[in-house]
Amino acid sequence: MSVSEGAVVNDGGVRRYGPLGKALVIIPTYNEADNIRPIVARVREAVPEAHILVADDNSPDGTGKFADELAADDDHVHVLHRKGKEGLGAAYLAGFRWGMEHGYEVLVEMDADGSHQPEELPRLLTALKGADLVLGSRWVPGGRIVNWPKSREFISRGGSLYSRLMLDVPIRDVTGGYRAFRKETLEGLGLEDVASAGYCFQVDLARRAVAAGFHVVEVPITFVEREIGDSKMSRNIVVEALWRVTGWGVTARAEKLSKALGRKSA
Ligand SMILES: Nc1nc2c(ncn2[C@@H]2O[C@H](COP(=O)(O)OP(=O)(O)OP(=O)(O)O)[C@@H](O)[C@H]2O)c(=O)[nH]1
Ligand SMILES: [Mg+2]
Repeated sequence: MSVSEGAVVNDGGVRRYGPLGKALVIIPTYNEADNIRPIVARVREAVPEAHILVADDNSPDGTGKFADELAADDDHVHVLHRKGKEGLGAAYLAGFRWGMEHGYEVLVEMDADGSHQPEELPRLLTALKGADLVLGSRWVPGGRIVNWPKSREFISRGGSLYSRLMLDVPIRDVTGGYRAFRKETLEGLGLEDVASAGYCFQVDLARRAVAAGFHVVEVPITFVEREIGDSKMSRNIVVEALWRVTGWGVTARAEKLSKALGRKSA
């Protein structure tokens, strides 16, 4: 088994990376019965050496049972059954924990609905060879969206722009959820106190990665709107994102200001 060492930073500040270790693609699911088989098949085909963890929140439509059937036939597929719907963030945190406990060194976030195309994962993993965190990005040159209404694009672009300005992070797609982390990066993010549940979970992890000094790389992706099943996007998720991002931004500015004042009076 190869060992990922994370970045070694030399005196000149140059980051050097060890090889990528075993990869786990974490797919959170809530009522994705019609999507689970195709997405697992596509990941298996696109990145045969990677393992998959379906993190299901006891979906009433039986997604967890279908995932169990896939896992029974394939030793690269695993299922984490959770008690009930607790949001995307909680499912990912549980998935990361499971993955790190089981010796995975690369942890990938991917939606079940086909929006994140498994065929693009090799490109994300190649970029991770020289980065701490790779973000699949809709809003860098080469990034595309297929089948989104203008209203949805407006919310997403607006959310990314607001987060970028408020939090001072040099990232174009701050809310995206197609990502590849080195295990050492996750270990450096202080995940114990992440409380964000919805979209802002992604913003939260991105801002923590930037604040911790990790090298974050955006790779253009083609994001395809779901064709089957229902979106879990809700007004509450947008409201949570707005108040949390605003809170983080205000706190960061207040801290900067008090440091600057402290320096002046010292
Ligand atoms: N385990 C778990 N998974 C969730 C939960 N909420 C959403 N998901 C999954 O997270 C992924 C993203 O959710 P989506 O409903 O596609 O949200 P979205 O991509 O913002 O919305 P659309 O663009 O409309 O599809 C999907 O795989 C969902 O099944 C949850 O509470 N628990
Ligand atoms: Mg989706």
